[in-house]
Amino acid sequence: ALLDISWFTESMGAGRPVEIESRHRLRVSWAGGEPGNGQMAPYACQRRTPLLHSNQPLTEALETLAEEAGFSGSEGRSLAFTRAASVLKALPGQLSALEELGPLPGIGEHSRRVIQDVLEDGVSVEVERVKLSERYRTMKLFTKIFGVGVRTASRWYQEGIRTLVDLQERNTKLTRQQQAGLQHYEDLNTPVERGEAESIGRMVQEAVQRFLPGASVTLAGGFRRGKPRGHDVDLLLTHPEAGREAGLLSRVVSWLDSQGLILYQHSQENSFALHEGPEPPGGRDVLDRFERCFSIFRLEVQGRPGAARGWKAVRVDLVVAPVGQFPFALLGWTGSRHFERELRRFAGHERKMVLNSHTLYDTRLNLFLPAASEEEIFQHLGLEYVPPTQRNA
Ligand code: DCT
Ligand code: MG
Repeated sequence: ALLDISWFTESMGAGRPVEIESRHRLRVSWAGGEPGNGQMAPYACQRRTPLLHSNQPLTEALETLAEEAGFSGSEGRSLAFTRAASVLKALPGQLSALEELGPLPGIGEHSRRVIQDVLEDGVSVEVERVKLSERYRTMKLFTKIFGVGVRTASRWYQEGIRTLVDLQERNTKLTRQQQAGLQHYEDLNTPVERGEAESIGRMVQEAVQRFLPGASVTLAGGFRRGKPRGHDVDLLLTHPEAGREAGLLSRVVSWLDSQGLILYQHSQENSFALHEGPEPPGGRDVLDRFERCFSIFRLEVQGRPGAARGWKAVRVDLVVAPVGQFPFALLGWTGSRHFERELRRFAGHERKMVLNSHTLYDTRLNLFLPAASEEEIFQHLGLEYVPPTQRNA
């Protein structure tokens, strides 16, 4: 039976993400300025996407293919699978037949085939083959090293390197960052628990207070979206008086280092300048130009089962945002990656605006649109506000 998905557009402020009316009638609330007319809002930033959803096996299959496509350098294909997975995450209930999808946006032929296979057989042969392939497994192993991206992993694979031991034995040239990544490989691939992230947040807050009373430390990234665990800790630093934050990061990091709390760090300076215009920072991998410290913390942990030592290496990103840019930084650093990508796409295509983690620029009016909160940024974009816990696209 074709599913009647009545997307309703009433206020979604009541914390009412979904109502399942009956097995075959799903009502979905979505966040969006424009009515859906029976269609799901096309941009992920117009939808509410909770952390937990009912189509895990399907999204896992699609995301495996997205990852594989990324490993092969097929960004477009990767994005197509990611989009399809993201749509399924926003569905209010479990999909039981492909036909129920109807005309949902962003789910292409290939994705539909995968969905059908998983619905019918429990698995997709294609996905299983990918998961077993030597290339996928090796790429996954290597890209999980801090400081190793797809390009480097791919090169090593071409050179016949297959294991972490190979890497060491062949004396492969490694950056200082990759050396640290390899040295702490196991810890860095053990999920960071929320409690651990919060305790690191407190450590940083304490250090920040020593040098700049009144400055704040905000936990962003997946934890702000409600994830119970993550791969790193993303912390944003700011001060309510513009300019006071200058010089803070290096002092904080030096002090933490002197306390033996830092196993690795490298910092980059703020290179953002408004007068350069609104274009987002250059380079594919450059997310923003804030002063930033990529680090590995040494976190004391008590009673780690089976652990010979009482500490754990944890990846921490410290980012300093001037107060005027803070709402943009917070929005940009809360994620998810796909939600952010969709926000920027929406801004560009639908509003002729340029959004990045520093500013919002209206190219029709030729001006920057300031904002004092995330809510104001959504307002500028003409989007209904999506709270962090619903940005798990
Ligand atoms: N981000 C982004 N685009 C990128 C990388 C990051 O928009 N290419 C944003 C979105 C999330 C935030 O930065 C932090 O990134 P991660 O720590 O990689 O993501 P996360 O959602 O915090 O995931 P995890 O829980 O695994 O840390
Ligand atoms: Mg994170």
